Amino acid sequence: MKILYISKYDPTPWQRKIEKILPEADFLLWPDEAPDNLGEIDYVLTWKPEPGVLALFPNLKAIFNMGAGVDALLQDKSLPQNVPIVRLVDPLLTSGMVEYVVHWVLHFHRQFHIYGAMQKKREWKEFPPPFTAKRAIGFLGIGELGYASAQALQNLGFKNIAGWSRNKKQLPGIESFSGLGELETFLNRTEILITLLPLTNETEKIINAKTISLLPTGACIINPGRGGLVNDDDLIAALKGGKIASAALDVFSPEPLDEQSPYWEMENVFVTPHIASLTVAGSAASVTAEMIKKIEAGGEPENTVDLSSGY
Ligand code: NDP
Ligand code: OXD
Repeated sequence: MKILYISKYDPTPWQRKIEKILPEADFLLWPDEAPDNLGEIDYVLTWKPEPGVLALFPNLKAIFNMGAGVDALLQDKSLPQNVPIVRLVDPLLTSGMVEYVVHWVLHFHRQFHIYGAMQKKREWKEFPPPFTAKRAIGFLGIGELGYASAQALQNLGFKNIAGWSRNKKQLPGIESFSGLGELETFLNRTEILITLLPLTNETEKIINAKTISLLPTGACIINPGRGGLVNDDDLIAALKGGKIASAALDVFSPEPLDEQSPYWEMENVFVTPHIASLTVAGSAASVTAEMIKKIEAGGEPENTVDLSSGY
């Protein structure tokens, strides 16, 4: 079995783990170690490959995306349409995102964004937060990462959590909203909004002047999803005008964030460089190798991408 690695990230931890779990596999690096006959390649592990590269392998059994979001991969117009694409669902990727979300929800819930600004003015005043159980938290996208983050918040005492998704959900203790018809009601009730949607044709710039206007004044936004989910001009205007009190932004369009972007200097914006949850190679390689084992044994790959919905 031949597994080809196509990524600028260090292959060493991937190779070590995959060779341990699949000793019979040849782990090869693109382009230097690719065989003359590219039809011999069974699996590709990749993150942001050059457009066109994945079409070179006629006999792939699966393509493994080395992250959760497949928006970059799906930009490739020549992507094979009949090869399963497996996106990364990995315990350490999930726990990294849970930490990021819990950190910023607590920050905004306890109003540290207000105290931060007060410190600069040497102001001493209390702003008691609403009861934890009542604070209205809303997840735009409540899939693998959103739901795990919501559960962690429930364990901290947050009981007023809602999720917006394409399909209606039955998740214990979480109010489910679905589809564009229920977006307004979801936004109206949400004081702290977390965007954990994939970037697709349907979700692009979903945070815009219209949707922002549906949030309560003083709401906070946490975006670890994708920069393309946000209309930046609209969000910046809302942050300057006070409609949105504060935002924690981990992802941008394009990345790295432009040096001229107003976000860098805004007192009520917290910028991080796309680190909400980094793929941990050893753990992700284990998940990938176990999935290959399953496919080789005749099983179906899990966490595959539906090309028609774009995630
Ligand atoms: P999932 O596919 O598990 O969840 C996506 C959620 O979005 C689902 O609830 C889905 O609804 C919902 N959704 C998708 N399209 C729509 C739509 N048009 N309308 C309403 N709801 C929609 O993804 P993950 O939770 O694993 O990951 C989410 C995103 O997080 C990734 O795509 C990636 O962009 C980002 N990410 C960012 C990282 C970082 O470091 N900043 C790290 C990892 C991921 P339904 O459940 O009904 O299908
Ligand atoms: C991912 C990411 O999608 O790191 O996994 O953004």
